[in-house]
Amino acid sequence: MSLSQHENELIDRMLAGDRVALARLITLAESRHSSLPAVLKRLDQLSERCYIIGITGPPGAGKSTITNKLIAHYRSLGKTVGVLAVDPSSPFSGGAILGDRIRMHDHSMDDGVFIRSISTRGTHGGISRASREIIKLFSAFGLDYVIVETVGVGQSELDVIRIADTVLVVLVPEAGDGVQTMKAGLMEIADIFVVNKCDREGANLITAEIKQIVSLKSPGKEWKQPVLMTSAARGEGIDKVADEIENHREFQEKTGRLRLKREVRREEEFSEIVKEAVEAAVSEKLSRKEVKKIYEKVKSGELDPYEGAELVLSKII
Ligand SMILES: Nc1nc2c(ncn2[C@@H]2O[C@H](COP(=O)(O)OP(=O)(O)O)[C@@H](O)[C@H]2O)c(=O)[nH]1
Ligand SMILES: [Mg+2]
Repeated sequence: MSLSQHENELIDRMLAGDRVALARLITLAESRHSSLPAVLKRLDQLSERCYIIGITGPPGAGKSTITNKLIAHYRSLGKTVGVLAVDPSSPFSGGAILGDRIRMHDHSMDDGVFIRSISTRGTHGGISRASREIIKLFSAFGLDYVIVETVGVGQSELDVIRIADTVLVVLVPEAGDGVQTMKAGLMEIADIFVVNKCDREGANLITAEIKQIVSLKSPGKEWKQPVLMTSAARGEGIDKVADEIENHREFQEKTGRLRLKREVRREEEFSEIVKEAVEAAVSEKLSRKEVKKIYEKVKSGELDPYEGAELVLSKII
């Protein structure tokens, strides 16, 4: 695991604030380039400096609009912001991403803001891993906040959102049935609920409904999930959202939860790396033909799966 001179220079430039170099490094992460482990190894000490905010919720709920307003908020405080828009299916030129670009266009000329979209298709299925690595690059670059936007459906998006330090779940009045949202598993991952489009009818109702569910589901919980109302298109309620993000951050710092979260994240990452290394060792020591033979035997029932696994292990150890 060593870096070429070219890659070392790229990192030096990125660390000196070169956005083009950052973009290139992100592309390495996206394409799972073989130099990536060495790049991340060199940056490890710098890779946990940013605060990560996850924003999830149904398509069209206003996640990008809220992101845009949060960027403005943090910029007004002199903080820098990275945005990772994770689109589960559509390719780069897809409509949703294009829409996001337009909505975030306000900040496209700002040096303190870096926006990147990635898609499942572009990352060979390893979207949560690529997201984590890109956030590390954002962190090493020196961005203060990273906002990860993802649609709240499906396992891979939930995996992505688990990377965040604070998770906002965005809902809208017309979604109507708050309980549905809870069923989708969003209740558990939300640190803050945001009912957006409060300029529309039904906002009070859904807000009350969610508040009730929160108080029923988490009596005596140390962190009571706030339920906030916004009208992001008009910029209303965003300051309160930012306040609650800071409250949640302070709460987690005070109680040691943030440290714990990061430890767990590091541990998971480590076991992934080990697993990958073992798989690489297996394919190095065992020829494809040999592996295939064992697979065939397991398939036909000549070997049971445990015997098969033992056989593979016995050949590499
Ligand atoms: N009426 C209303 N429309 C909004 C509000 N926030 C966002 N929108 C609109 O809702 C649409 C979807 O917003 P977007 O931020 O792209 O949603 P996302 O898919 O969750 O990222 C856009 O047309 C926004 O202009 C709001 O507070 N009120
Ligand atoms: Mg969006």
